[in-house]
Amino acid sequence: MKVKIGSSTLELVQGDITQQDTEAIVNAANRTLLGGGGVDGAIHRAAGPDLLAECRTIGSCDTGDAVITKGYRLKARYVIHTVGPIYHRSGLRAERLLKSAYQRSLEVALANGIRSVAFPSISTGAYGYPLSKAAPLAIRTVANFLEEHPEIELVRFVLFGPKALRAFEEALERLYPSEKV
Ligand code: AR6
Repeated sequence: MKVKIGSSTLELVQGDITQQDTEAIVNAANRTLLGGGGVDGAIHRAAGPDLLAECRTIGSCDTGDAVITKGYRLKARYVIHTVGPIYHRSGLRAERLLKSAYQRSLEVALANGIRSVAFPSISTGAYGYPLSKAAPLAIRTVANFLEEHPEIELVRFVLFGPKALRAFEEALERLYPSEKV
């Protein structure tokens, strides 16, 4: 599913983020930047050990912030590492921090002249953020950003399973009821 937001495209697909050919892919990392399971593990395996070496030089990343590295063996030239909130530990800050993770990732993309970005569904795996709450927030945040920044031509959400895809589709349909392309 795809919608146009100004001159930009917001797209939802089911698939594996490590296989994307966008200029950047976003990693759902943790604050240590030293790798982990889920998307993080898959990205580090696909990119190879040079990715971890570069992450070590950066040191760490706060929750809700984002940092950039090269993509090494990935098709994507860059990896933007962001850290979403751990849902049950962040209480009232959860929404603000998840929104910030998406926004900061896009700001980092913009600052590096990147025009196409693929996102996974941040925080909805090991970090336990309910998909029904995370999907509309993710869609709204990215759509608002694209409305203001046509320099980013494509944002693609790459959802791992049919349940996640459906949750994002429902959120996108609700926000842009008649704009499927
Ligand atoms: N491509 C796209 N989506 C994927 C892939 C993939 N290859 N693999 C998993 N997903 P998670 P989080 C989905 O746990 O909740 C790590 O250990 C998955 O089904 O990867 O932000 C980090 O180091 C889920 O919907 O990220 C952190 O410690 C979504 O990606 C912690 O997990 C996010 O799941 C971060 O937890």
